[in-house]
Amino acid sequence: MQIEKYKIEEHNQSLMKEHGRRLNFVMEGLAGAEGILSKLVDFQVAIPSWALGTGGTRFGRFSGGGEPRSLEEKIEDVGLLHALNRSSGAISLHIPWDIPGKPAAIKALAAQFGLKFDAMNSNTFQDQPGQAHSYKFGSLQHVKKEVRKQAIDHNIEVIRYGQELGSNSLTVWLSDGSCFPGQLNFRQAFQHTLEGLKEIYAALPEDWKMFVEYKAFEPNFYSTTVGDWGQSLLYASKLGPKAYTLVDLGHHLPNANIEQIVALLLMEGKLGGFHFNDSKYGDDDLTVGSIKPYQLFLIFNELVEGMDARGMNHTTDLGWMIDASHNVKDPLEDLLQSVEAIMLTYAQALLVDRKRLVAAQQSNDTVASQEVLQQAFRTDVRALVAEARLRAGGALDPLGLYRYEKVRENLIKERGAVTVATGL
Ligand SMILES: [Mn+2]
Repeated sequence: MQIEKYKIEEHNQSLMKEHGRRLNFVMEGLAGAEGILSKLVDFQVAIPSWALGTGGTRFGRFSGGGEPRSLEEKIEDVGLLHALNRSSGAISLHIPWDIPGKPAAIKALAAQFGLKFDAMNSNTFQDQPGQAHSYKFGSLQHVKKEVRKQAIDHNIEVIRYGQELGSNSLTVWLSDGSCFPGQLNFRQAFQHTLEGLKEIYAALPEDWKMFVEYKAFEPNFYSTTVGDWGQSLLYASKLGPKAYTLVDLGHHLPNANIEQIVALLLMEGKLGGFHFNDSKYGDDDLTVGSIKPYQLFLIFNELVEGMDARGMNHTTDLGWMIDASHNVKDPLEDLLQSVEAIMLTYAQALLVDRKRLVAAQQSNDTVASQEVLQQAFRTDVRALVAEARLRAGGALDPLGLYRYEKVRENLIKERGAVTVATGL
């Protein structure tokens, strides 16, 4: 399903008067508003193919209906999101769930929707039908060489698929680890993993990046072989200049100071990619900004400050992606909410008065430092983000238009009520 341009224009027209009033309110007295708007127009967040269907939990899965049945339909869904918000201009694929049968046709279809291919994701956390060796006890860390080789070959295959689609990065997330003390020799697991990553790294094309993603726990509950940013940075540093750490917001132990992690990784030139989500306890799948919006703001504040310090392009120099799956919401509605939360928080981070913050820090004025950050965080930037969307050709109220056009009902008519997105 697609939403025609004239429908977006009609929708915008009906909201224009109120939007104008709200925009004037926020623009008044705002220094550098045009610069902020153009950064908002440019900023794009990739949508992972696995976020388009209902994920479920280990207890059950409740299908939502109208889910994409093929890679083509996943691209169509991301195209729909992008048409509405103009900030979802890339899709991130997962192999083997999204093997492109005809890469040229898939590439052309994505281009039709204005989409690029973001990082490719490998999968050595599941066994696939007909697979020679099991990953039950890990992949790159495995005690048996043939299992490690199978995992290495798979990652190299993923790079090849990505090359055909015009992607230029590989995200390696390993579920490797152990569930019980004594199960694993930590040093041997690290060495095996490093050796495997080195072979994959050697297969990277010249202009590619490799992202080493870490996760504190789950599916393993005693140790994880890439368990935190220190371990990821260790691998990335040993691998070389094309290897980076990837930070997934939900992959930390409770109360971790993620903004400090981000600041130091950026300082070292080793932050490569970012996965957005939110969590209350141990989950990593909640809607961005739904639980801890101030933490998200503090992270974005460090991202903007750290990227500016290195002269980095906010849009292109880091890989931005949402990483979540949905159990009770319409996945597309959730993604619209997530992208909106990201854009609002990015806008607030751009509002931070850096000069005043530095002055306050240099004079140990704790109160003033806090005031500078909270001044930005407490600014209602919704009209600013809506204006950027309007200028880019999107809808003033993406979620409102999605519901008004009965998109989910139409997708269910098109695809059926009982569908399961491939891979889920
Ligand atoms: Mn992730």
